[in-house]
Amino acid sequence: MNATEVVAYVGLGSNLDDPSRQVRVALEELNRLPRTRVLRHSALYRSAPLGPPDQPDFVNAVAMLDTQLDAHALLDGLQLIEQRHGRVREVRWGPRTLDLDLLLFADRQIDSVRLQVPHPQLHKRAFVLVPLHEIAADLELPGLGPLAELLAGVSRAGLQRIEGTVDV
Ligand code: ROI
Repeated sequence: MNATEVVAYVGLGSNLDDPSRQVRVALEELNRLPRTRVLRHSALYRSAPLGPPDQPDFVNAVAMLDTQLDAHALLDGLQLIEQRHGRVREVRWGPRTLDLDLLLFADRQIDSVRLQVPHPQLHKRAFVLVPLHEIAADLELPGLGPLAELLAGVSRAGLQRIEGTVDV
């Protein structure tokens, strides 16, 4: 256990079984992880699927956490929440009830068997960059540069902010 508090960012995604509800419930569950609080979260976004197109649109969001867990303990917590939502890893890039990706963990770069931070696809995905920018516009991503510059390099086609989202 690492007693230092760090700020971490988690990407949420769902395209099965009432995706908006999956994401809202997951935000509450993130807030209940040990030694962890959700400081802020983005609105929910509807996004066209990346990967096979014959699957429903996704709902995506990003949460900013404050945590005293170390990165791997936080990953364990994220995977437990995914499992509670009935996450089964079947089709690669196929539909899922809940995906929780550890995007950033303080300013650290981590490359272990289980975990790569920053998330390796982060800089290519508008459905991550846009909600991240909504809650942390001035962020510098370790090894990748300013978030605002990464955002300028991706298309927002197929991404739509869903109004009326609530706070945790
Ligand atoms: N596509 C979108 N739009 N949002 C996601 O969260 C998402 N997650 C995935 C794959 C299947 C790659 N496609 C996605 O895991």
